[in-house]
Amino acid sequence: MDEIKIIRSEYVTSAVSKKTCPEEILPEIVFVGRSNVGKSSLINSLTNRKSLARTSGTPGKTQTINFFRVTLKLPADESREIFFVDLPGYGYAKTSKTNRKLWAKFIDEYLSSRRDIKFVCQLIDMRHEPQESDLKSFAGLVEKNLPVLIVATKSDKIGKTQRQKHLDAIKKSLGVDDESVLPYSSTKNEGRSELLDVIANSLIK
Ligand SMILES: Nc1nc2c(ncn2[C@@H]2O[C@H](COP(=O)(O)OP(=O)(O)OP(=O)(O)O)[C@@H](O)[C@H]2O)c(=O)[nH]1
Ligand SMILES: [Mg+2]
Repeated sequence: MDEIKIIRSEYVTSAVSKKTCPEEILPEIVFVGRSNVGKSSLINSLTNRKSLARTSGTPGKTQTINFFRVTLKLPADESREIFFVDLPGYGYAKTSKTNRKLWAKFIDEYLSSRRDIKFVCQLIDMRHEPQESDLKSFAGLVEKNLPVLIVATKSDKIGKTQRQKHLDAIKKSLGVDDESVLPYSSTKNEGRSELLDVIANSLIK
C-alpha cells in the first residue's frame, strides 16, 4: 500500500463520563494499556506532533478519555476523519480503590457503547511479559468482540537479537498469532507506517 498520511490532527475533548464523550460519531481507534506504557507518546508519534497528547515519565498522566480528531489521506486520494482515543492507563496503584472502580466502570461503558470503534490497540511494554492487568484487559476486549491489535512498545529499548524472544513471550501469554502483535518505538517511529496501514485497512473494510 502507498504511504498513508496524517494531514491534520487536533485535540477535541476530554471526557469524564459517557455524557461528555463527543456527540460526533467518527470511526475510532482506541489506545489502551498500563500507565506509562506509552499510549500518549504513540499518538504523538503517529500524528507527528510533539505534544498533541500529554506524556509524562510518571505513570498516571492521562486521567480522562481524550479524543483527537485526525484527518488521514488514503492512497486513493480520499481523506477521512477519525478519532484517536487516548485512555487513562490501568495498573496504576496510587489512585484510590474507589477511584479505580469508577474509572474501570466508565472505560467499560465507553468500550461497550455503540460508538464506531474500529479496533483497539492494546499496548504492552515489549521488555516485560504481560502482567495480570494486561491479561484482564485483553480478555475484557475480546469479550466485547472488539478487534485488538497488540502493540509492543518501547522496542528501541531491546536489542535486535532479543526481540523475537520478547515478542514470542507476549504472543504465547495472550494466545495470539504473529499478525496480532506489532513492535513499536515512538522515539524512533518504528512500526509507524505498519500501524497506519492497519488503521487505513480498518476504514476500508
Ligand atoms: N524509549 C522509549 N520511551 C518511550 C516510548 N514511548 C513512551 N516512552 C516514555 O515512556 C513514558 C510514558 O509515556 P506516556 O506516553 O506518557 O505513557 P502513557 O501510556 O500515556 O501513560 P499514562 O497516561 O500515565 O497512562 C514517557 O517518559 C515516554 O517518554 C518509546 O517508544 N521508547
Ligand atoms: Mg497517557
